[in-house]
Amino acid sequence: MEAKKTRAVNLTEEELVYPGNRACAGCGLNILYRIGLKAIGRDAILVVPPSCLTVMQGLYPITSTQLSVLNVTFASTAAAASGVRAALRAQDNDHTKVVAWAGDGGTSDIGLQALSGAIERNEDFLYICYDNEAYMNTGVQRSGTTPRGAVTANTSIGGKRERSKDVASIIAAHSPAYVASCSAAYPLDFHDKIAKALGIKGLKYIHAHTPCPPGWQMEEKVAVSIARMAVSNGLYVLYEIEDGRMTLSEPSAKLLKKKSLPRVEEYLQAQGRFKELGSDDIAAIQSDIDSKWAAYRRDMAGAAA
Ligand SMILES: Cc1ncc(C[n+]2csc(CCOP(=O)(O)OP(=O)(O)O)c2C)c(N)n1
Ligand code: SF4
Ligand SMILES: [Mg+2]
Repeated sequence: MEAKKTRAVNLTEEELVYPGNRACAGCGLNILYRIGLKAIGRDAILVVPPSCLTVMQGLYPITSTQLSVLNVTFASTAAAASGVRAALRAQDNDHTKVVAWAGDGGTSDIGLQALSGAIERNEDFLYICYDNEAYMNTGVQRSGTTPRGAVTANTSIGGKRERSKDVASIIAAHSPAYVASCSAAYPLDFHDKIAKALGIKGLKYIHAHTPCPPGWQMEEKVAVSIARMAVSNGLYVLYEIEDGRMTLSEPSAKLLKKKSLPRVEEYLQAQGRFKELGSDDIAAIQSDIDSKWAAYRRDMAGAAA
């Protein structure tokens, strides 16, 4: 039976992030941080590497987060979270949750080795990667997850030439306890996936797509609708992987029944970072999306048969 979905009116009214923090207007991370902490609750220790999240959290005594947070070096997030769990175990504490929360740069590039090791050891914590698709905090440098064609401070003419790294698939190949993907456009889905993940022992990984108005070069007011568009055109897929089996979450699951998907152009043209994309690039991006969905249709029809 499918788990009951949380509705906005059922969210706890308790806020664990103070208002007036240092996030930019329209920041997707800020939306997910507020809602995500409602799912995590007070009995938790966060482990966070350098990122926009550390800036949002701020410096004591004007920190915005009401939980214990351990700020660690870039490369060590998953190793530090493993250490926090070991320290809790030494105190016979099996109730405090450990949650590592890092950016795409800190996950797809610099922290990947420590994360890979922690999954292989099946450490008991939740790792959340918020993916704004670049090193935003230091002025928009390309990361492993920056999409092809996006202009950043350190890509040359034409933007990034390489495809983005599919971090969630790399993690899934390690067979951790749970893998899910989420989007800032669907914060209640994020809330429920966190709640589910925290009920599972072992290493859980959630990858969340988070729009960033300055980095994606768009108006603050369209940030959520742009993130929603990435899901509705099939570019960004919401799913869960449990016991090696992938299931699509709504609204991505609905796309399986569509013969063709909305074209990706509108999403790309709405963001200044893609302004150097040519028609060949756009066709190549569309072709990648279409191939991915052809594979989903094949695999999921096979699973249903
Ligand atoms: C070893 C190391 N290299 C570089 C930095 C500088 N630095 C701080 S935050 C940051 C960007 C992090 O990018 P990401 O993980 O994607 O998070 P975002 O800033 O996008 O939120 C960088 C490069 C650092 N703190 N430590
Ligand atoms: S730079 Fe982007 S990710 Fe960072 S706080 Fe601003 S909107 Fe959020
Ligand atoms: Mg980033």
